[in-house]
Amino acid sequence: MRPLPVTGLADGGRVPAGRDPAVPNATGRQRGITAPVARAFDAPTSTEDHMSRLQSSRRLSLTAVAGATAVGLIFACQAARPKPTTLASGDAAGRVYVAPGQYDEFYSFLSGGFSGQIAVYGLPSGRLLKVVPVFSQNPENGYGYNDESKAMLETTFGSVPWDDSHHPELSQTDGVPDGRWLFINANNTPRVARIDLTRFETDEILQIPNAAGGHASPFTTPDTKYIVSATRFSVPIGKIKDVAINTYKENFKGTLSFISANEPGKMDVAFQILMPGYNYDLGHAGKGPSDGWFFFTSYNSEGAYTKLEVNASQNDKDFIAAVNYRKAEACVAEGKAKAMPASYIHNYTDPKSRIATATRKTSVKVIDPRDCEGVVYYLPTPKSPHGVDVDPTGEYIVAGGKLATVIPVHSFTKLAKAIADKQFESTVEGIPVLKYDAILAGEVQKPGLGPLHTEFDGKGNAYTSMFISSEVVKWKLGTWEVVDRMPVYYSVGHIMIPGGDSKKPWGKYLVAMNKITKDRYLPTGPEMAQSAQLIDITGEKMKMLLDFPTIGEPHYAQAIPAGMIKDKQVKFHSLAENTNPHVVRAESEASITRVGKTVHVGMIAIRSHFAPDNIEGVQVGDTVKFHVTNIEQDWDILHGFAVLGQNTAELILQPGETRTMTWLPKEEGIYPFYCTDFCSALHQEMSGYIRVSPAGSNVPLVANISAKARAQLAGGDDKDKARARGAR
Ligand code: K7E
Ligand code: CUA
Repeated sequence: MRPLPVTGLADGGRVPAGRDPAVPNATGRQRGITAPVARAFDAPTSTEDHMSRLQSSRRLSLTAVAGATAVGLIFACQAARPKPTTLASGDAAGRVYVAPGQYDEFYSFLSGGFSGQIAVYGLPSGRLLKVVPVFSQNPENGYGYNDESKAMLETTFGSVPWDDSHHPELSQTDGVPDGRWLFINANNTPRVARIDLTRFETDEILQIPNAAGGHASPFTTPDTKYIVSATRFSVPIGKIKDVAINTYKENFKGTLSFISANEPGKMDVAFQILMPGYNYDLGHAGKGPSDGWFFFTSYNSEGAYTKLEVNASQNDKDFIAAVNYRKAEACVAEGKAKAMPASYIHNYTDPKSRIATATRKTSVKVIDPRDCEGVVYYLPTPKSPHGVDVDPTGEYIVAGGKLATVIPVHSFTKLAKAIADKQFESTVEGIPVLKYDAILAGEVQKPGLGPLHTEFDGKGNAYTSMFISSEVVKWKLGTWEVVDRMPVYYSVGHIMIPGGDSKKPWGKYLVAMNKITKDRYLPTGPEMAQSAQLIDITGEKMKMLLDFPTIGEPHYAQAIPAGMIKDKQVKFHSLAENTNPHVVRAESEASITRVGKTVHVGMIAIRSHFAPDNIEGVQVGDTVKFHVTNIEQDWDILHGFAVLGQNTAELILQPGETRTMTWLPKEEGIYPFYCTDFCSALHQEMSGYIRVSPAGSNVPLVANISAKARAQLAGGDDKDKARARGAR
């Protein structure tokens, strides 16, 4: 096999350290190239001419760079290493420039992967707008640390303050993203979350029972009736869990969960479908003609439980599971689902008090396909498929067989006919396997190496990410011909077109999310940020516009025109409607109360002070609860709260919000507290002291409030005075 020149080599550069020219576009840290993969692609067949086509396409791209500015070329000469070509054409800068004070055209939501968060970027600028914590505690704002939000991270395993979140998914109406909510999955401890897009906050998290590796999640049905979660790892399901691992084939099962999602606060597992013990990887709903169906890829039809990289890569074909979820609903209605004891947790944040509560659920409805004929069919699909994507018309189901040499596309029309004609080649645990030739619409030949994920532009084109050959390949639906290639840097996972997995793509940009960043940015030690690349897809040829570094590992992303979200933003929380039991609506309501060994401080924050700001009478061994209300009623006026020795996180208080910090003073002394958010010219003055005395001390419990507040109190009723008991 001829070495594939990494970009930049074609013009005579040397190989940057760590790159192995023997491996296509290798980067030395290439994830996922395994022995069997390498073997699969050692086949001399199409690889060589793919390489040379790739090479010539890169040469072409390099020629295109001839039009780049002289500055760029000088820079390339000055660099001590071959500068990978930017491949950006002359007007790229203008296409992504969003002038100061101007807004971006799209909101994009990139998953944080192992950060457990969501990062919100404006497109086309690539400017980071916000990081939304979901499955991870966030010391930046106290999410998962303060008393109000802690319960969001509760699971049956206890508090799980981290997860691996892969797939953001916008809610849809009639198959089109509607900007109400964003969902995202937790991969490690299977959960799904709802983020409210009027506040960009996580409001709801549901744990998935009978599950491990919630990866094929949380893709939505076109009406957001359900989002799904499927098991990447099969495990024993049911009462007996302590089994020998080598009894995998008898005892390990997968599940496909359908989660009702259309009502905030009411997320629940509507039903699960019990599946053979394969690894369910990704999913997408049908639409249009295939509305009512859901498609999930699976690999490891071998049933391997050790050395999967070899043992789960034996079969030429694995399966896409096609689920008729209306049929499943009917079976549930007919009582064909079994209620299985299960334990899982539902967390929800009340919108008025902004307090999260965790509720345990104890049962789940499970459908065995043997009891519900026609609920699932298997579509043979080469080879260890990863992504499964349904085109905007709903007719084509595209698989990303990561070890496959073609991109297979199934036809929904043919699938329906094959089911009607019972064109089955076998049955697996009650699931009919359809004949490959009976359902195939076509195969994209020689697409590149390592196809993973496909998105659509709504103009009859599909775009597939090629992990191993590090490129985005554009091809035509219906003729299956490859019409363009764009190299990306490096090892691309998902790609995203705004609305590109929906009925109505806004097919203007494509974002490639790349695993390896090596040499693209100023180096930052052994670990580099992962990288997104913005590509213009309005023309026949793709145009590279922009690189931007990302947070964590963005697997998938979603994007939506800014206008569908920006005018619905909540600017502050109404103090009048704040139902937190510890709300303090005015300085005169500030309070300090001892209940046994717990001291409650009811405190306000306003530019530029806390009240009270002097507290005495707390003792070593006490638990102090600072209930702080930001009584500002103005957009974007936040205050922070932190006290010396605080073991958890600061509080960041949105306007009108009450948050509680628990503090355990361990030693006597004077402890300053202060506002951590530079809120006004006198922000540095926004501070106070709390005095901690030895256990059993007779220092009285007192807290001061301002003279003005005291004057108000003097005119107030006895209730006010009682509430401020101890105020000096
Ligand atoms: Cu391909 Cu988790 Cu969707 Cu990563 S997954 S790339
Ligand atoms: Cu409040 Cu700084």
